[in-house]
Amino acid sequence: MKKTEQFRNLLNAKSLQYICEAHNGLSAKIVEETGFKGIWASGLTMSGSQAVRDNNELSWTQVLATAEYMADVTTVPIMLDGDTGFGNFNNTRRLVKSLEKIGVAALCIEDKRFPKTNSFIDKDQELASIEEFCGKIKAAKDTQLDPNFSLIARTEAFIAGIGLEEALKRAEAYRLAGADAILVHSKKKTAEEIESFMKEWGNRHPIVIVPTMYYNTPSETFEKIGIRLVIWANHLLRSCIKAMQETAKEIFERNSISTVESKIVSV
Ligand code: SPV
Ligand code: MG
Repeated sequence: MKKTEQFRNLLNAKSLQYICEAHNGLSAKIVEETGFKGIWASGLTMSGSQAVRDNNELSWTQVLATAEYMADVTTVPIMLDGDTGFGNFNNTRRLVKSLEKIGVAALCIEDKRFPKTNSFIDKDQELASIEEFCGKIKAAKDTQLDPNFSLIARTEAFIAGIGLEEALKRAEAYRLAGADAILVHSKKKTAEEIESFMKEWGNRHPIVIVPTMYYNTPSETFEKIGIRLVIWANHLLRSCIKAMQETAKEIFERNSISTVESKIVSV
């Protein structure tokens, strides 16, 4: 089955689905081998793995090159974190064309301004107007050649602190503009914003979430309130940073590799 079709099936599955972050070919392969049915090409971790800010410091062609490595070595669909689309609707259009060529199944864009700032940083969370962002959604949907390529529209209304009403208004506008799913982001320690959103939203259209900050919420809660897709967004990069720090330290302090050999994968 084509990757685009696989991704659509994930979005429209009867039960809650999960995808996991990757930031290069190797981590993408690990995500697939573990059993995940999809991959989140995270802007935060693609940036972090090059030690640059999650602030559009990677160019869009550098992001694309990274995604191509990931797509080449995997058979499950990739949803690319396209930030704000790397510019205006014309940039978004070119992005969609390129993503289809390299075999990425889905694109997520968010309603902030270029250059975007990571959602967990308090400053500079100014949102694009609804009209401008709907223009990007329509441009993306008009451009795709494969009817199953998916566009996920992400609202940062809760992140920007402008509340439930605005989140609902934006999500509905993005649905009507043609988005295949809506990602609602929150940086609260609990899922209260997401739960209040779902109460009003109902089953209108697939909802995707990123529970990085409300990590203690059981997945059964997400299933119960009708979430379709959960993204585990950054945990492979965060775990490998820790592993690399520990290995580097042990080798450095002992001037020897003898004690690490049994703790790492074989050559
Ligand atoms: C990412 O993984 O880059 C995301 C999710 O966009 S977050 O970092 O939570 O904003
Ligand atoms: Mg991101």
